[in-house]
Amino acid sequence: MRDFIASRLGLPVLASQHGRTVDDLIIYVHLLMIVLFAGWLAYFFYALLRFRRSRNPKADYLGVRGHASSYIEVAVAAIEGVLLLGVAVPMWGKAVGGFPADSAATRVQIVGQQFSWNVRYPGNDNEFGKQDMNLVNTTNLFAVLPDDPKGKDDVQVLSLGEMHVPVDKPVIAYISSRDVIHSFKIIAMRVTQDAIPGMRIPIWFVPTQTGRYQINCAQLCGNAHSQMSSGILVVESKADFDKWLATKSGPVQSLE
Ligand SMILES: [Cu+2]
Repeated sequence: MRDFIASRLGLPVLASQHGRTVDDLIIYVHLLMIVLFAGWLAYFFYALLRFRRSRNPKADYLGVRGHASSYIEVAVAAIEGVLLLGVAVPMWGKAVGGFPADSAATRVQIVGQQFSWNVRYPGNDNEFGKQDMNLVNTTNLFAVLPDDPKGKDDVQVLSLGEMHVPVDKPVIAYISSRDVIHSFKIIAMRVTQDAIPGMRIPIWFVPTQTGRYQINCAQLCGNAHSQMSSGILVVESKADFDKWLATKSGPVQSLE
């Protein structure tokens, strides 16, 4: 039943763990709206008929005497309250407060720029080398301190065509921007986060299905904004991911 409704609503492919709750909320809200729409429409036609001129030659200034409408209003408000407090707030609470441990996650830094995405991996030690934002330039986009030992095994993938992550392992992504405000969005993962210059905002999700998923920029960011949707998130087995990462070169790369 749920899958039938999801397909009727045209929900996009889902490939992340928390995404099911996102879709559930969308489905509940639509069901409620369908009920309200049908109810209002039925009442509209009832009122046209019941209060037609030929049956009511004289206006009744007292109006409704029953309490049915009040009860219905309270019921609708209660359902909305349940959706907000029972589904939406807990989901948001988990998104911002339920981060997995760093050691159990694939960690990446993502920097948007006009008009592509750049990704930095912490390498085998799972720790990013130190950064100093004064060092940002065209050949050192992530402002890496070149002599920090923790950064020696870091990996940068610039002007991204593809970003790879292993399946069934949480991903923590720190989102930022090099120039204007972008928005990092992967519809299949049900994540969206504005990329804001000077801020590093973490998000997390658990990819549950291998495959290739489009990355979008969800913030109109300039002439070639639509180009930023050429990015692809590749979710693959751990072995394939390790193989891919090994083919990428070291901590600092030139942009070209
Ligand atoms: Cu953008």
